[in-house]
Amino acid sequence: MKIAPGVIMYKISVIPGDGIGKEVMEATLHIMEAVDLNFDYEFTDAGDEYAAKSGIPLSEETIDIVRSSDSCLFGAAGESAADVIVKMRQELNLYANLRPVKSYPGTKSLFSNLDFVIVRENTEGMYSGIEEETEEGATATRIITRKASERISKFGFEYAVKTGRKTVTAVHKANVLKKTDGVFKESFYKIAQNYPQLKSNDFYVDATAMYFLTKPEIFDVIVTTNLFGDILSDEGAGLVGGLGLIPSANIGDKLGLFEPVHGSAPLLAGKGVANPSAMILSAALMLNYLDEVEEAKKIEKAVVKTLAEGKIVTRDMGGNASTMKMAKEVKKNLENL
Ligand code: GGG
Repeated sequence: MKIAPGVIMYKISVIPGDGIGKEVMEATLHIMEAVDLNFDYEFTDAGDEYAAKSGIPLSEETIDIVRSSDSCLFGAAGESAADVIVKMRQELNLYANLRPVKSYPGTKSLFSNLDFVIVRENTEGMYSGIEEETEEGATATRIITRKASERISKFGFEYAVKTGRKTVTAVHKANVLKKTDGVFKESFYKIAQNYPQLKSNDFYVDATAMYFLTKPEIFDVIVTTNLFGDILSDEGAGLVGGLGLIPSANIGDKLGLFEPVHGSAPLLAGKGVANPSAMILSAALMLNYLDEVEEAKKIEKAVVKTLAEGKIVTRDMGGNASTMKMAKEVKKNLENL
């Protein structure tokens, strides 16, 4: 391990997880070697493969390792996503899930001018984890609290202020889910009063899904509940060239966990063809979170250059490079910035 003298050492927990998670993590850690910072990685395990060995998808020991680190890099969990990533978000109170949707040159983006962020409530809603079998079938409980709705709204507005954005949009379905999304919408506008310098508005989730296709440039910061945010971020990925490009940050008051929006992609796993960009850009979000803004920008620039040149890219970007070959190109571009 390279150690730069006099530079802070960040303790990073690393969970490669399942499927392509392992491949894109290896690629990303290769690129991190070219970052002018010190990282002390602690590897730990979770997911389907870990469950097959140990009987449980996520151990208390893994949660403790993540809790005691400065940040966590997470690859993917397959069928055990609910018991791994959703559980970690709840246990570690990583209440805000930030998912940027950005058009980059050289990608198959449907629009060339998109740059918006989905801020998804990460601890409750449809993913509260309360499902029950009944005689007729099954039920799921959708919990929406004022506390979590105000907290995520505040996060969205603060993020807008910090990043110089102008409009914060709440996305809900309060005409049908009158009580739960009624609380969400009311909480959003309560917090909005503290930010008179920003424009605040709201749309129904179904209308939002259509606007993504017809006029996505109207969006700046979207604040929404858990399931709606999960669905809209995949739709957002479809707008700008696919899941291989979309990073995410799970942020709490004391900790951040960074993961690509794509899952374990079992059909691609083991072939070395997964696009590493989403994981690499997740590492850039981590550096931003750690206030290493210049290093974060450099990583993004190196990815953008690689995509724009379009020569050494994976097949989802129209190339034929392997995951590791594309990562080496990003690293070369980073070193030459
Ligand atoms: N949509 C891509 C995917 O499969 N992501 C993994 C996943 O479902 N994670 C759960 C979540 O983000 O809530």
